[in-house]
Amino acid sequence: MDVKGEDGYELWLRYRKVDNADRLAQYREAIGSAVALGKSLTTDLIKDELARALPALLDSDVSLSEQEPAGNALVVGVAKELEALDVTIPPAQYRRLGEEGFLIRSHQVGGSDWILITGNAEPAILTGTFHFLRLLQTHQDIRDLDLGSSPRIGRRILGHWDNIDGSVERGYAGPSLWNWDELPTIDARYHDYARACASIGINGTVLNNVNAQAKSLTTEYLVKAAALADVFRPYGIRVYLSPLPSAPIRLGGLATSDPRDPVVTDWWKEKVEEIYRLIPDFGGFQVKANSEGQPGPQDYGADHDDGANMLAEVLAPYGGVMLWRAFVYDTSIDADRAKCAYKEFVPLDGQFRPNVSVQIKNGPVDFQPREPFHPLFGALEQTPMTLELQITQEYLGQSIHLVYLADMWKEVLDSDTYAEGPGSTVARVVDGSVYGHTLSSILGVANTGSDHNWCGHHFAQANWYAFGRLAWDHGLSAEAIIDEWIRMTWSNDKGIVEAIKTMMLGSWPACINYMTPLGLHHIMKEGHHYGPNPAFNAAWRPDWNNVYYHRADAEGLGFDRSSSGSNAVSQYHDPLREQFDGIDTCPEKFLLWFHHVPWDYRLQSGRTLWEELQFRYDAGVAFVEKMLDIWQGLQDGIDPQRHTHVGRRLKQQLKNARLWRKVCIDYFGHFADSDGD
Ligand code: GCV
Repeated sequence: MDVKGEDGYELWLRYRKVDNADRLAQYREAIGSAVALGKSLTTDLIKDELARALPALLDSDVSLSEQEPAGNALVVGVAKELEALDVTIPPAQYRRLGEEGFLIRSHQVGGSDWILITGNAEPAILTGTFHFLRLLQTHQDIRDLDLGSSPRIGRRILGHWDNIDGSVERGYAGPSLWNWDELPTIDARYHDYARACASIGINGTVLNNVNAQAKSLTTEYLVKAAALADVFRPYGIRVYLSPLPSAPIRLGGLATSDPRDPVVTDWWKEKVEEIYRLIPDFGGFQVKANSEGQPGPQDYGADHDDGANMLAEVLAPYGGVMLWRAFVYDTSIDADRAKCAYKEFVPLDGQFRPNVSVQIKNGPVDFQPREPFHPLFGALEQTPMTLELQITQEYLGQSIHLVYLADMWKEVLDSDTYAEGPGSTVARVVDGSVYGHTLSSILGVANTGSDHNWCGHHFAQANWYAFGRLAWDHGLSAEAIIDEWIRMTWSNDKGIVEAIKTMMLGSWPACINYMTPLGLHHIMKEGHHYGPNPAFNAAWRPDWNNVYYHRADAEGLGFDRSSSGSNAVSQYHDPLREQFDGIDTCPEKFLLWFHHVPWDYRLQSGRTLWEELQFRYDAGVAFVEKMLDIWQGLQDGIDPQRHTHVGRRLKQQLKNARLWRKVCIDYFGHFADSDGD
């Protein structure tokens, strides 16, 4: 343990000495030397990473070279470089890896054992190198390795809601990482960011907020974005931007931004040509249009497909993609906000160009502690869909609450849409396998900022980590991911690993319980979205009213979205539709999402709704107490600086959880009691 303490800057890439004697001996024996083949910026990164990691992990000198090794060695190189060392791996195996996959394999040469890390392209072997180092960091057996891994989703993107004044919308970890005033001057931290992303397989970053500013597309700012792209390229990371749909007016001085107007198209053509001149591997655009006051094609009587297709056509010659967001809720279309996006986008299925992906949040409302999956995932057959997750905890206690989100994301990814029969999970819709789409993407709204520990809360780093790992392989379990992360970030000590795992795996259910149990949603404080306010009921905007969402009255609680209510259940396929529709068949976790439930309705526990609600709030608070206890018990195993920091936040979380309970129980109790309970 580092008695001085750690500040969290190193994230999960701490590379502390392996403190398991057997494993250390095995690793020292296996990695007599390391050879990184090839000459490029990416292979330089591999060499740097090995030079940093191996001596630290093995606590010994490890010679690093570009020559054929003598004795046992780690050998890293793409196919043709390994061939030069007479190592042949059947081409079919390389083909299976695709462009980004890697292979880690034990290989015998004469009397020596090599561990090969190979793939078809250099960024792939950089990812493989990080994976191999993860095996050492987590004390895995590295004998007889034969491990091939390729990403299930093609574009794995972090979306930054960062503004050019340095603020971050829904950012809770300090100002933006991008210093736009100083750019194109490069800050060393940009390399550290890219290195962390590359270590978990992230291959794209949207630099600016979806609530876009026109200025981001000026030459001045594109030059700055290009400087970042130059830093990120060797790490295998492409830059994307969020353009303002009305940029032709705002920057070009045109009279319109109507996507059907050829003058507008020409303006975008020129702009995109400029972008690719500066950033030849530019990934594409992410657009928020006609949503929450943003401009868009509907301002001109055109529709989302017109806007998306015009930009997609302009991007297509360069290989760029158009991520068009479906976060729309014009409640004049349907009084139930949860139904709006489906109603707007389903009629457009089949109308989009092949390089358009419709970007859909995990649930139909807005990144709540728990939502059923967005019904669009089961509805668009001809359109690739990007899953948008929120890593930053806008509605989940921001950077104060310890909430591990991978379980939530797994629940969504593993949800069966039944679109093409059983097994049509959201994960398979997104990775393209249900409908045979080749374009596949996933985007996580980043939780990074310029706080020294990157994410505000040391434990929030786990969500960045888990997003990358799940984006690479949505088949991983939340527990497997957290096991890795804990070992790399905190300790390999079994007791510590298990204790932290207990905290983390219970943290999301606890957060749901103390904020929005049983399918409640959107009852947080307006504006900043931190803390409870179920009473909020401003008449000016019904779809932003909390009373609109929970509908508490003397009869009961919850939004009736059944067939006798808003009929949002009809947007799901059977058997889900039927299951959600019945108050007795609806999973209790979504009960108040889909039903207005009488206060005296009995749940599976035998408790009435009102009793169960109180029980859940108590359970949520009790778990935060437990987390605090567990954490206090870890004092001797964790460095004091991080231990104190997390301890303070847990105490704050406990206060907040108690407040949520008090406010919600007082408020709902008023209605429940009026029923005589
Ligand atoms: C970037 C929610 C957030 C907004 C965010 C919006 C979106 O409404 O509160 O801050 O805007 O979602 O995803 O576009």
